[in-house]
Amino acid sequence: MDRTIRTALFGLVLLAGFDLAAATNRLNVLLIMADDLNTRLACYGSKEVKSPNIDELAQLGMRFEHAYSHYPICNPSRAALLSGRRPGTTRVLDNNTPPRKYLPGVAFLPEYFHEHGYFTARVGKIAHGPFNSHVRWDASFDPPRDQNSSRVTWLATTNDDANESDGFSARKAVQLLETNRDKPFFIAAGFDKPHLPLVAPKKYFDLYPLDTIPLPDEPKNVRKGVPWVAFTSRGGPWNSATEERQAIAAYYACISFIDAQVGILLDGLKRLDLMGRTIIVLTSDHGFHLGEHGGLWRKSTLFEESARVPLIVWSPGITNGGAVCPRIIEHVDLFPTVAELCGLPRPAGLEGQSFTPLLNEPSAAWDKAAITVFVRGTVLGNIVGQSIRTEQWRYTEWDLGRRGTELYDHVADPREWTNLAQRAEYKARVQELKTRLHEISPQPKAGISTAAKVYTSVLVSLAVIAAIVVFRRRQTNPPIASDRSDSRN
Ligand SMILES: [Ca+2]
Repeated sequence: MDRTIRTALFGLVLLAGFDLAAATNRLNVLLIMADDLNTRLACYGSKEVKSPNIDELAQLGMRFEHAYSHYPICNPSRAALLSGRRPGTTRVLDNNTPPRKYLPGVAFLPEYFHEHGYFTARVGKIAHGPFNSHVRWDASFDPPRDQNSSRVTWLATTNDDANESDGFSARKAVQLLETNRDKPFFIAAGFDKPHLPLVAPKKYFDLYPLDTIPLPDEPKNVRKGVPWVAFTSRGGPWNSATEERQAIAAYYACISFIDAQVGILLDGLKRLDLMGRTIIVLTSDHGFHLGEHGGLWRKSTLFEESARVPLIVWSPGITNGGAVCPRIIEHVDLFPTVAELCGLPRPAGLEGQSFTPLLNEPSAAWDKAAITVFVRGTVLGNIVGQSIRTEQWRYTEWDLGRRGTELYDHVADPREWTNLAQRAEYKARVQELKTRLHEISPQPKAGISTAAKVYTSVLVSLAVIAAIVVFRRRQTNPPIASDRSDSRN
């Protein structure tokens, strides 16, 4: 039977047998977090990527077309998602600041569920790696460290799925589901891929022959009129079109690999008869560039490919199978939404908005924008960028606009090729979006950039060396007294 039909029938069976009143208070949660996964998924319209299991989840639940990360690198993004607070509040703006350094008394997402009697467990990366232990869970498991060198960009292994880190995590998460199936649980499975290095079993690479991989098709002058600070300085790990195709194919292979691990989780939930009482949330910490905007690679920009994330939610008895929601959602919205779906009170201090009305009616009225922040470290110092995304527009400003502004019309220009911010006819639109951006998110304060520290210390070192040289010269050759009469003799 066709997979879509099977999925639809499965959803109907669940809906028919579901007792909403009985389950409202004690729904379980399975959070599936990928690392650096953009929206190159078949259910998001990718023609190349094979993601049958994530597509199945989207067919069962609701897919959010416009979901956004708050910060396009791991630690600040995960700190925002887990605390339910924006980067300006967490003050976590890099990968080195502990996620709760400035939020010592705040219950993060799993801790809040623990306080309400849930069993909480994670497998793999949920908080940023070095800080995984800074968020408390009843049980935590880390996969064995990947034996493959982090120096490779990509590698097709001869391993079985179970012997890869994410293969371990999926299977361990199913064990946890099984062991704790009778308790209310909040279980999180964090996958390492498709973060670099792009390592997966060979069979997933075989899905992507290089001649089937298109390269970004965009105007040659795509960077014209865009402030330099919008771009990362490093390009992709390729010197030719073939190498670029290889890098993209490896990224796709890792997507298909974690997709198979999502399939392990879904099969586990079905086998254990947990689908009817478990909310599933699948997302990623941020997106990933695959050569767009003149060769961008990885993340660390405020363009759509880097800020946007996949978000699929299955909420038993509520989501209509295969629904697509066009409204704007941010990661801070997940905490209040999942709490509400589980019948828990909304904790104080959360900065997001529960989107349960959209789970019932995906086109319901909804006036929300998404804010993504990025601090670009330069020799000139840290330059704070903030970007606001509405259903039609993206407006980005760097250092309050002093280092440049960007405006993209997503109806006419969905790939953000034409910066309209300097055009007179968009002056009012820029002002409107700028005002709205600052109402939601005053510009966060960033410390001194590493690049600026290095630059300053080099300058200081040079000044000290110069001073020593001058001092020694003066000691060796003391200046001749200025005596005009002597000099005449
Ligand atoms: Ca990441």
